[in-house]
Amino acid sequence: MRRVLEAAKRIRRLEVQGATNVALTAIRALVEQMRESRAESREEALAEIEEARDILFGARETEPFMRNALRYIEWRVRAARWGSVEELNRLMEEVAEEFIQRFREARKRIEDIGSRRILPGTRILTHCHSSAVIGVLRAAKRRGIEYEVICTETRPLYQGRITAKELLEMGVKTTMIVDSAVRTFLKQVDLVLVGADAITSEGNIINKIGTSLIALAAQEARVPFYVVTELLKFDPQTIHGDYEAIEERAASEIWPDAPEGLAIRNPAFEVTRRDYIHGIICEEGVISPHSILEAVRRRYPWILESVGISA
Ligand code: RUB
Repeated sequence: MRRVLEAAKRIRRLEVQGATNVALTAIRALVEQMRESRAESREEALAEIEEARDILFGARETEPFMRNALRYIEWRVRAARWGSVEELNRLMEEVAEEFIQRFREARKRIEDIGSRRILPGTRILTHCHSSAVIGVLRAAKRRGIEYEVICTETRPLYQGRITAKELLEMGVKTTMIVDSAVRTFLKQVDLVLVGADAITSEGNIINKIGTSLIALAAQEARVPFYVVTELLKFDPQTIHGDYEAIEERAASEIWPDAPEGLAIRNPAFEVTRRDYIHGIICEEGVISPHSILEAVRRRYPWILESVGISA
């Protein structure tokens, strides 16, 4: 399981960051791992896929996009006829390629739709680093729109710096603030755009810790709060009543040489309730969080079917 263990390590250490990159890395690791397979029967090969899948699932908790992607590949592989590992590999490559292609199409639609919300002079606040948000901003820039972005530094791991660097490279006027300055700067902002790690059946979203506080403050300041995300991040288990698990990371990320006896908590993500979300900018358009389940059922019935829910 060398390839898969390596990928899981990179994901766990945040060398690969953001839900989309995590999912794409996991897909590639699974396909590459199976290329090295010495399985002699269908059962052996399927057992290897299961083992690889579980290692990747365990790399980070709050990653339904990765889980959906790996489940999709496994589901297609189980449903197909193949006799040898060579045939299996060809099939996996085909299925993975098709999945990535559909993701790219979804992302392109999101970028087109989201960029229309950005008008000349718009001031946008964002949190953490989301490739989907960056994609929307890049699309707006390509259309010749000049706008400004305020980004939070995003403690404790400063993903806001990645956002800031990418925006500067794009030639966007960018200002960085500490996370606790959000309310002050909301006074100057027209729009909040954040990404998502997970979407629940009730239309709540899970994103980097701090997101919910921004959503609350945005409501109070009357600033529209939008989430930019593929529906591929929908967590089907939440229909069954399960809560999306929230990853809790090492205390040392917050204070490496903290005094002994000090309790430190470091949840990586949190839930933002749908009541604070103006709209979800996704491949189905700008939709209300209330219609998430219907949108997923229409566009990706397999997300539900792959966990035994009839779409
Ligand atoms: C990243 C984060 C991002 C989402 C969406 O957290 O919360 O907003 O993953 O990213 P971390 P994308 O740095 O802990 O992974 O839009 O790229 O999927």
